[in-house]
Amino acid sequence: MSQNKPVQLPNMSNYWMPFTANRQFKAMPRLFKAAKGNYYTSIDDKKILDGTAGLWCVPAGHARAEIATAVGQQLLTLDYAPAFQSSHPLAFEAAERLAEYMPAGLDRIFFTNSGSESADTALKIALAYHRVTGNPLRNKLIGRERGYHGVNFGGIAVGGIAGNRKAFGNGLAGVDHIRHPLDIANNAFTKGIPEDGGVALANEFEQRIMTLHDPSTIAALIVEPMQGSAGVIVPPAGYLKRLREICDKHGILLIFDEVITGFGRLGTKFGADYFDVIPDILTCAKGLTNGVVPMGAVAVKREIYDAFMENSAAGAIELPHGYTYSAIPIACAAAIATLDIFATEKLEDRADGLSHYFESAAHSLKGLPMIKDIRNIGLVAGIEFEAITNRTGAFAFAVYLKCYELGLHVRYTGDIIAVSPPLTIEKNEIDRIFNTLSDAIKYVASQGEAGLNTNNYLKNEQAWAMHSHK
Ligand code: PXG
Repeated sequence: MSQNKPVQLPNMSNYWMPFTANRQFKAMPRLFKAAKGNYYTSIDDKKILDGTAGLWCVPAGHARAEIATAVGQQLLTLDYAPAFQSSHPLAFEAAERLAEYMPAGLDRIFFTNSGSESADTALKIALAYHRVTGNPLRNKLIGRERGYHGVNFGGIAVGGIAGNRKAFGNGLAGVDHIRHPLDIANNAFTKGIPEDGGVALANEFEQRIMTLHDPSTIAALIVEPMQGSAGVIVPPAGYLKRLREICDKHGILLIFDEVITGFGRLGTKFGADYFDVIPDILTCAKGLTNGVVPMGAVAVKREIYDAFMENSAAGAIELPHGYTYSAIPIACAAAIATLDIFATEKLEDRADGLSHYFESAAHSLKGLPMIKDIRNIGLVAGIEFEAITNRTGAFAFAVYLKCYELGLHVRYTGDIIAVSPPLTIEKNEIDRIFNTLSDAIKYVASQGEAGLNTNNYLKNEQAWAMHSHK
């Protein structure tokens, strides 16, 4: 075992880690040094099962040779080509391949470098679309409570996670939010999609939000088909279809943020396919390159693209927006190789085939201490714990640490643990995920106050950290 092996730690003082409790982490570092298939190797040579596909971004499993080869060859062939007013063939090929993978009609593709950039790009396209078609007063953006659309200013404005907004000023003007669809009181422990309440909830968009804002001033509604970051919120039956109808009725663009739901997570290519609702604009990132090169994309309906082409002056730049690294050759190579893997291995079908097994395994945790709700769809599960007053997230964080100790990586967000393994996961590994979670939950609950004290976990890691500070 790894217990007594000396571990060479990096100097950790310079790196300001994202969305991380830096002081806690640096006192108890959780560092990976390698990954293959469905497993990480930690810095002290422990094999850790990847219960989260990285950060939801490695659907095809780690270290895929096909992608590595494509990226390596591309780097030595054409490392970079200027993205504005010139380009390279692979950018067009990647767009064509992605368009083929998209729901019908969403076949004009704008490349970005992340989900956050995709969200902001989609919002800007929506605003500019109304302007270019003669409706400049349609300039309000509607998001949803508990929505996550990345961390840029547009994304946090339409996003609905208070903790991600409150430190950063006033945000955008002309933004409002519809209610989120989580209803634990009525739907706790629902397997898959809750049956009731979807249409009524969607109708509130029309009845409440539109009453406050003249609907003819609303440019777009942005929602995640399944809310991932805020803790796996599965929409009730009929809800997204009704939102689509309302948007159509009032000339509002519907944007699906599919950064998490894209690339097979629900057992279909996109959430749009799963729910049979086609948005006007669809954003994605993460799984597009299997997580290995930053890349995002915004797919728009052909009519939207055409409106820009037809209504802009000849020779004008139709959309003054883009990034130095939009469609950088290595990202295009990685995306094409990833789409090849999806085509060959039919990972969406694989996820779909495993989803019932996964659902049963997830719901087998029902009845364990502290568990308030279990939600699932496709290869995603959320396990919500009872809130402890003034200690939001403490129980889930301790469960996360205990799982890590036991060789499993999961995500925690507030009082919720999220599980979203690579789509290459095997049944015995699904068993291991939920058996480990069960052991961890029972352990943390059995320890009372000590169970919530992070210093009681990962002693080995704490020993290294002390060593590294000498
Ligand atoms: N939209 C959605 C729906 C997302 O889930 C983003 C935009 C932003 O993507 P970038 O690439 O800018 O990070 C996301 C990202 C988690 C977790 O564990 C979720 C995300 C990122 C990191 C962790 O819930 N979602």
